[in-house]
Amino acid sequence: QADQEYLKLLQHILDNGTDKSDRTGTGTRSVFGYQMRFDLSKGFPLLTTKRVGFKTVASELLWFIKGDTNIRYLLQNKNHIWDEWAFKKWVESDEYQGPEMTDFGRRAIVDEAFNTEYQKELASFCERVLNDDEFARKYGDLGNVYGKQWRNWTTSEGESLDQLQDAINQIKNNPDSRRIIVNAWNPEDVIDAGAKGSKAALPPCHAMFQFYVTNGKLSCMLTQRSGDTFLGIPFNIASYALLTHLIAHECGLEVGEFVHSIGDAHIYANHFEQVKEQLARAPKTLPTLKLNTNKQSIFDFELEDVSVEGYDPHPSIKAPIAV
Ligand code: DHF
Ligand code: TMP
Repeated sequence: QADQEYLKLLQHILDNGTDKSDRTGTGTRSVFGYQMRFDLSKGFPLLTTKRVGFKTVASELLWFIKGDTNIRYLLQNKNHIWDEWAFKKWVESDEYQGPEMTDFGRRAIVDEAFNTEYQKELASFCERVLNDDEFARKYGDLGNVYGKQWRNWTTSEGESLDQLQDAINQIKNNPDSRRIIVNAWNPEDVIDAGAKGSKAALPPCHAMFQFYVTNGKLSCMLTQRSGDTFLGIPFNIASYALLTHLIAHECGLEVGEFVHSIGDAHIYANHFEQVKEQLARAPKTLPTLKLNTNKQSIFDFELEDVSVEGYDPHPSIKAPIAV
């Protein structure tokens, strides 16, 4: 069951992790190298021990699949999980004239007055990305992140590669292949990622995935270099489970397993209370995924074509995100 597998990781980090400083200055407890397995035929792995927003997971995944890297599509679907990383580019730019926003992520947590000002700036930033084309082109774009690398990887010769389409073609035509891989980790773009003027807002966390076909079933393994176990990982599990279902559907296969390998698996120091609360909850029955079977190609799927049935989770648990 998905929740048990996930809760085991949380407990494992609490018991065996080492306390470690990190880029964001928050502090984490972390382990290195961990693998989870989810049998996708046993229900859709959307956690039940806290509410995980399925529509948020789905709109982010469809955004990757479209090859889009601009948060405007996410905002149009009321998805705010990438706001901070676009906002960071804006407030660090020469054009930004508003109140000082340096280190906004950390200050918003500790300084109530600052947080009010920050929320106001962030909301007006989102409004502008939604309504001002020119501004959106300049500041809504996260650069060479997942969508770009999956659908439109630029080669050293200046050609474009569609890794996702290629993976689907291989699954259909050469399913025994051991080379069915999509790689988001582009060393050229990653080297200064996140720095001012860099090509990508954040180096990919879910860096590479591979497909495997046997007995008419499609399995997927994700290699994730860094995992925010409380906030990010529940989304990553659901997202790759959904991707595997969509591709299996297109290729006429059943779903097999999702295998999740994580490098640095950490719990942020300001998530410990939330983790304890979640660990005390009893898992419930997993929901099932419903796809609009009138559609075939994963590139034709829209948000209204995917949904979950029978999802009755424990309430959501709020936690601050480290920027
Ligand atoms: N940075 C960090 N420090 N952790 C992350 O998990 C992370 N994830 C990113 C980008 N940068 C990151 C992209 N994915 C949330 C979940 C996933 C995600 C970004 C944010 C998040 O805030 N989840 C909240 C609210 C979700 C909602 O708005 O519905 C949650 O409670 O799950
Ligand atoms: P890092 O680049 O210093 O590793 O910081 C990225 C943080 O974001 C880290 O805590 C992992 C987390 N993260 C996820 O867990 N899942 C995701 O999908 C993304 C984009 C980030």
